[in-house]
Amino acid sequence: MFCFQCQETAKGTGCTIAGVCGKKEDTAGLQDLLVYNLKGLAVVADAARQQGRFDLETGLFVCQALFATITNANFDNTRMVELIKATISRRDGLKLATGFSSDLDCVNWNGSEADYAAKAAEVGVLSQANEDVRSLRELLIYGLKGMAAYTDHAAMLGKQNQDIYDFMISALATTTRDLSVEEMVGQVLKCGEVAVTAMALLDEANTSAYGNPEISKVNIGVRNNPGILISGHDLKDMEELLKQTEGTGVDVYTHSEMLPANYYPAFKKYDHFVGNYGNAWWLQDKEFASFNGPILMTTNCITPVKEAYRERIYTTGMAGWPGAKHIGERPEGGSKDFSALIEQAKTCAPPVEIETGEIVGGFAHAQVMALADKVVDAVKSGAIKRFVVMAGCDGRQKNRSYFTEVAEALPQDTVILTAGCAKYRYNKLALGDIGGIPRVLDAGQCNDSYSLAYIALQLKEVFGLDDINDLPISYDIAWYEQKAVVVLLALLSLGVKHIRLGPTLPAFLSPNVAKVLVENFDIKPVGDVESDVAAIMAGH
Ligand code: SF4
Ligand code: SF3
Repeated sequence: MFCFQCQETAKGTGCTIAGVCGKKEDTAGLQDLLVYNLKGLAVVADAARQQGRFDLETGLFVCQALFATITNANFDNTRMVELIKATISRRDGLKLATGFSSDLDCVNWNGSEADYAAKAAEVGVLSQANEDVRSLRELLIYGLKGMAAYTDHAAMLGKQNQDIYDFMISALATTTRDLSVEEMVGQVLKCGEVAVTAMALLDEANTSAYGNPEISKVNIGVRNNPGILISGHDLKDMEELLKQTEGTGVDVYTHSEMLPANYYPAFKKYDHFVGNYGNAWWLQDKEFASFNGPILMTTNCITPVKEAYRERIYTTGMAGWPGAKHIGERPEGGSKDFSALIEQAKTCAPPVEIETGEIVGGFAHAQVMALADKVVDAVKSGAIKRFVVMAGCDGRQKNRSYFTEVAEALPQDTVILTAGCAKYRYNKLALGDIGGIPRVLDAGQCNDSYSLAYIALQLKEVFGLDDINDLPISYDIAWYEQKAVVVLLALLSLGVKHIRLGPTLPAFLSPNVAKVLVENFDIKPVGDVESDVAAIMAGH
């Protein structure tokens, strides 16, 4: 196997024996084969699109299949095999319908399941020998995977946009063609641009369904009832779980990236929605054990399931773990059925308390804009000197303490803007406030990174600036998986420069591709805390 799509890739170069994430060689092969077949489907669908025959259903299918290959989303070989077969059958159906023919192998490969492992070994990342072409194609594919996740979430709430699917299909198809370096870079940057549209669509989907997030205090302690813990990013699952647990005597808690569900008016109204339990995804082995009740993983990030909670963990949507119970899709016009979790919860002990107190969040764009006068006054008076965007992901590596230390070292007149599970590195520190504005403003999930871009663009207008880079905002981003990759591309497409990225730069950037990013956007790796904080405060 060879996989280098996430920040924790082995030795900072690539996982070759087994994934640091727990992905086994056979699963890695099936994911490679799925992506290979999706390229074939994309080539045919792109041709169908030009005949006016490409539809939302194929677009959503491609998104969901790509989503299943994101880091820590799905480790279940059975699901991968189903997705490969469904991809080939869709591709062949479209070929027939359009009369499309091509001699591309990915368009014609029709091996049986017995051939999967051998074919997978031929079509992985390293099948492209030129490291720069490989780097640009993989950068595009990882951006598309991130976009696919956001687009799927929006679709689950009834919002789809054919233009987004059109781009994703044509971009994926380009990875089978010999493009010039300029054309490949163009695709990558276009991916960032379309990602802004995809993230805006998701924002509209979330806020039109559940209201605008509002300043909220979130309980991090426990109550004395049995509970269900819900993790991942899918708010539709959250809604249905809250409805189905109401009046059952079972409490609901969020974990990791589901924490921001606590900020939505539509969810806060439920008395049995207690708060958030635990921290970022990588601590789930301990925290799921002590939670005692059923756990629902709605999306990434699931880690290798431990014996202590094997019988209590459920997946749904594109998440999967071999042997874990999977809650099927909602029937047309209906809801998913979470009754198995609820019945199991009733037999479980209440969660063990691991923390007490409250954390504050809910600073998505509408809430921040409601405070705009206060924020602008604080900047004009000098009470706020700088905003530091520290959004992104958390992860296992010790060097991520950098982000905690930066949060602690930033002067009292700075405000941290965050989104994603990166926040767990500093959201429980007592960093105080500036005239009532908390020093950590959490906009929500990584899915809500759009809010941070929106806030920056609004502030640019308020301050009458021509260039987004003239705002007193610095970017010190933590990345782990492919959603962070597309957020980064989205920021670049908005013209944001001088981003610090850590804890390490992506292994999939070849030296030449990294050079392009440095020269055009001044992207840099994080350095030591003291010098980075000094540079940030000096506006560098
Ligand atoms: Fe390795 Fe990351 Fe790929 Fe998992 S997703 S196999 S940790 S590079
Ligand atoms: Fe986290 Fe997986 Fe990236 Fe959604 S849950 S930000 S890592």
